[in-house]
Amino acid sequence: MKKKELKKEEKSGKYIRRRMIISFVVFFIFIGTAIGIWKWLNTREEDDGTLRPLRTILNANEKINNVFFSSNHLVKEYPKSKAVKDVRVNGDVGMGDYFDASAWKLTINRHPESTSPDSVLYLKMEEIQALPSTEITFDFKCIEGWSQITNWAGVRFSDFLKHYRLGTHSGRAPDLNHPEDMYKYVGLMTPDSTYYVGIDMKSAMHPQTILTYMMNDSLLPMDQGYPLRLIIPIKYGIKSIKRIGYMYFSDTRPKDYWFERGYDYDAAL
Ligand SMILES: Nc1nc2c(c(=O)[nH]1)N[C@H]1C(S)=C(S)[C@@H](COP(=O)(O)O)O[C@H]1N2
Ligand SMILES: [Mo]
Repeated sequence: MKKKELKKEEKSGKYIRRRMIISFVVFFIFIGTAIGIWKWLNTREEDDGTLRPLRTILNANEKINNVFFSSNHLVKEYPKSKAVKDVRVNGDVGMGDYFDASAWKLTINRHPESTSPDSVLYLKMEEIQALPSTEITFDFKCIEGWSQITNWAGVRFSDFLKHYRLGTHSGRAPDLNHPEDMYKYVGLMTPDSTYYVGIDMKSAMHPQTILTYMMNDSLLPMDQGYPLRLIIPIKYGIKSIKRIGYMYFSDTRPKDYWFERGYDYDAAL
């Protein structure tokens, strides 16, 4: 009996030792793998300075963001032939008949509350038309429920801001990789200041946001905002202000006509 028990004990001692050795081996393999992965992460540097495996994770994150934040994704575009010819005219605030188109200029204030004349920029239509142009055919959606496929052309708002180095505290061209330098909002107003919108800079910088001067290959009709209107497809029509007269930048929300009347400030689709 005693012999047997001793044997059993020996056996279990051996068993414990073996388990300990296995545990150590597993532990060292684990540590080794972790160090290996860590070294691999550190050696795989990409052009942009981001580690490749990290880059892969960031890219995946970006894709997820694109799904969840509408200001990143692209609105569906249509063939130009789908655009309607009889474009609906809806809003008419700030669109009075007394407007003198020949005297029109776009007045831009680079910095809020700045009284310096250097802060103000006046642009003529020809200067805006001289910038590279782009066009879009998309389903224009009004918050009242109707929608219409329409065609517009003009300069990408982001290209315009970059060209004139607008929308930054520093006076450098805006860059989405440097959001700390960008004002949070851009404000737009009709020449008579009766219709006005505020747009967050990220949405203003969206590739489909366009300062338009053409509709269906012709200059904008008067009631469509001649000479210059905003088209911002990622938002409801209320933000697509017609007949822009003033542009300014701010870190606080610019006043917004429909927000004052109870609508959502962002008016995102
Ligand atoms: N100046 C100005 N822009 C405006 C409006 C307005 O009343 N005045 N209405 C907005 C609204 S609510 C919509 S839906 C669209 C309508 O554009 P449309 O008149 O070209 O259909 O313009 C927007 N831009
Ligand atoms: Mo609207």
